[in-house]
Amino acid sequence: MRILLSLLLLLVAALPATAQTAAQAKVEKQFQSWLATTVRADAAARGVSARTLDSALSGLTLDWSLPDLAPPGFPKKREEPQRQAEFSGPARYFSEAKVAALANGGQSLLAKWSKTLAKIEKTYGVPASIVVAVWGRESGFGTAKLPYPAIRALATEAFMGARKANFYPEFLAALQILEGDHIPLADMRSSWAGALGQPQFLPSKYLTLAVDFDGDGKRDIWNSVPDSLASIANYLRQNGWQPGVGWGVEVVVPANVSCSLEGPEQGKPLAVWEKMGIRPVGGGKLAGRTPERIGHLLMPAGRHGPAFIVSSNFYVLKSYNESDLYALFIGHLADRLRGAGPLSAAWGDVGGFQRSDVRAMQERLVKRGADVGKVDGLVGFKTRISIGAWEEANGRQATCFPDAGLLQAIR
Ligand SMILES: [Ca+2]
Repeated sequence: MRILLSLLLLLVAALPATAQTAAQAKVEKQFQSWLATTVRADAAARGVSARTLDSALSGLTLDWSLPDLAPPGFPKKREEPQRQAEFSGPARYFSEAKVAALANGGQSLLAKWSKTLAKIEKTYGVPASIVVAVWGRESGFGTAKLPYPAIRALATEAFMGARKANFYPEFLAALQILEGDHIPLADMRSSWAGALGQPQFLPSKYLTLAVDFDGDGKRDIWNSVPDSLASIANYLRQNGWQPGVGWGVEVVVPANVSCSLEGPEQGKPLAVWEKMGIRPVGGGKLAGRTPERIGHLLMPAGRHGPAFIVSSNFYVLKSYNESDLYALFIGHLADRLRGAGPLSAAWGDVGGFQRSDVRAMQERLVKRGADVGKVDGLVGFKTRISIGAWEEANGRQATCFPDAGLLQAIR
C-alpha cells in the first residue's frame, strides 16, 4: 500500500513536468518554422547567404534557461522580478574594493598596451585611461567568461523574449556579422542579452562601430585586444567624444546652490558655476583656461553623496550605457588608472525601500505635472530634479533624492 502510494505521488509530481515538456516541444516546433520562413527571408533580404544561414540555424534549439522569457502559450509572469527588487543605492555600485581591483588590474594593462593605446588616442581622440576603464567595466579587460553562443541566445530572445521586438533586429545583425565578418560561429559568444565580445557591443553596434586595428582584416572583438580597444574608442568618438576635454571633476557645492540645477538640460558656462561658489574638491579654480565651456552639475545621490561638474563627454559615456552611475564609474575609474585617489565625499546610506515604492512616488509626481523621465523605480536626473522642485515648493531644504520619509510625504 505504502509503495503504491509512493508510486502515485511520484506520478502526480511527474505530471506537470511532462506537460511542461510537451508544451516546450510545441514551442520548439513553432521556433523551427519561424527560423525557416521569417528569419531566413529577412536575413536573406539583408544579404545573408543560404550557406551562412544553413550553418548558423541548422540544429539550433531554444535556450530555456535564459532570463526574461515569455514563451507563447505559457502563463505570463505578473511582474518583472527586478521591479520588486530592493532599491539599490549608489554606494554599492561604487564599492571601493571593486574600483580598486579594476584600477590595479588596469594600470598594468595600460603599461602593457601603451603603444597600441597611444595609436588609438591619436586616431580617435579618446584617452587610453577612458578606453581601458570601459574595457575593465564591460568584461574585466577581456577576462570575463562569455557564457552563451550569441546566435542561440539572440534567437531565443528574439523568438520568445519578453522584449523580443528589441532583440529581433539584433538577431538579424548577428547573422550579418557571420556573413560579412567571417567570425567563426564557435567564437561568437555573448552575454545572455547578446552583448558581444570584450567591449560588449550589441550586434547592431558591432556592424557600424567595430574596427580592425591589428590589421589582419578581421574585426575580432573576441580575441584581439587592439581590435577591442580601438572599437571602444571608435564607439565613443562616433557618439561625439570631444578630444582634449575631460569627463568632469568632483566639486563642493555650497548649501545655497540648489541640487535641482543638475542634469544635461541645465548646462552653464564653467565661469557661471564658479561664480555660484562651486569649487573642485582638490582646490583650485573650476573654470581655468576655458571659462566659456559648458559644464553640467551632476549629483547622482542628490545631497546624499558626491557632486560633480561634468562635460559633454560625460554624456557620451552614457551612450554606452544609459545610466549616470555607469558613466561616473567609467570617469572615476579612468582617473584612478591615472593615479587619482578615491572620491572625496562619501555616498550616503540611502535605501531601505523597494523600487516599487520609488515607482509609486514617480506616479504621484507625474500626476502633479512633473517630468520624472521613465516611471521605472530608478532615480535618474529627471526624477531627482522633480523631487528637488517638490521639496522647494513645499518649503523644505532640497535633497533631490528619495528617502523613506519623502516617499511617504510626496502626495
Ligand atoms: Ca583584427
